[in-house]
Amino acid sequence: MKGYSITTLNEFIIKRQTDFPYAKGELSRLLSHFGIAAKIVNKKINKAGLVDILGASGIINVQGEDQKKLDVFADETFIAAIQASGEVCGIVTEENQEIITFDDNLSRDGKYIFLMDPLDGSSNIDVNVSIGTIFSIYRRVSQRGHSARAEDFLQEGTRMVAAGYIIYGSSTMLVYTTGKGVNGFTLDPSIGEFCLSHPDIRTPEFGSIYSVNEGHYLKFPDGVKKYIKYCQELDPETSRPYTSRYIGSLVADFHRNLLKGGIFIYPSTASSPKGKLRLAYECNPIAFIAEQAGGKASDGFNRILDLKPDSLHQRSPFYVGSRAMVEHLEELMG
Ligand code: AHM
Ligand code: MG
Repeated sequence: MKGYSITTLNEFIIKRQTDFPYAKGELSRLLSHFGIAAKIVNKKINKAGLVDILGASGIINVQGEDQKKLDVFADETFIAAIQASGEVCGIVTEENQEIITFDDNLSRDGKYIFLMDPLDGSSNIDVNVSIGTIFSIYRRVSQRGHSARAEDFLQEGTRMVAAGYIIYGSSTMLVYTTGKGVNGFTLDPSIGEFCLSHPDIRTPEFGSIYSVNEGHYLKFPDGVKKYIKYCQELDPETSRPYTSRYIGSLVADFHRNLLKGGIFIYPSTASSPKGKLRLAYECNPIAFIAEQAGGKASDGFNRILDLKPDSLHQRSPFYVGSRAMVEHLEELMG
């Protein structure tokens, strides 16, 4: 048919399987299941203002934050889809203190583990601002045929097999990497398919956007304060002052900066020395995508992907985005 050049997510996943000579289709199946759950969650999010799903569910999640009903729905939907793939032996999510092991025979033999923040930026749900889902996949290190163990989830980010996010924005997009570049798919609601819209995303080396919650400025480390002042200085040669943009949804802030060039900053503060964002299922997957697109991610001193998590919900300061901007901030931190 003339003009027909759509590549759907599933077609793309299958095509890309041949990038991995020994692939048996397990990761492809897992990603396809995830894609289906993404559509279900997207549908629910789109209807959030219409049905009685908004507001606190009365449960406090493991981070001590109010959990909203949509968080619960997203968490349960993704977990069910991941288990149904049969490729995963266990999952860790922001909403659950402990590892969830999938103990049916098929899953126990699964070679992957899954980590996820099912609904990131949830404080934005009630006010119709973009939110996201973040995920990452590792090969288990424990023996197949048994339940998943903590060591499976505490691997360095460098061992990640795949990572991605969904942004529920003015359109819904799924962006992911399997370590061979980054590709973005936009959900076409008329056909209900994620279609390849942003092939091989590369992030600009320099950018002119900085994204930080400046309300906490006084509590930031000196290096971060210096960097923010640098962003605000007048210098026509480097197009400063830079533009400040902060949505308060990591996925949305990162996604904009990925495409336009910029830096996302969530530092340690005097009261939260480890920052806010969780290393295993927020920082690491975003860092993997950033690097795969030519960007950089750091905790101020170390490459994020080199950090070895020592607990499931560990937090880390997080600086991510255009390579030159992150490097400059690191210099000032030093
Ligand atoms: P959440 O996972 O509970 O939604 O929290 C994470 C969010 C990130 O999306 C965002 O970058 C950050 O918290 C915003 O925090 P703050 O309100 O302190 O600026
Ligand atoms: Mg989050």
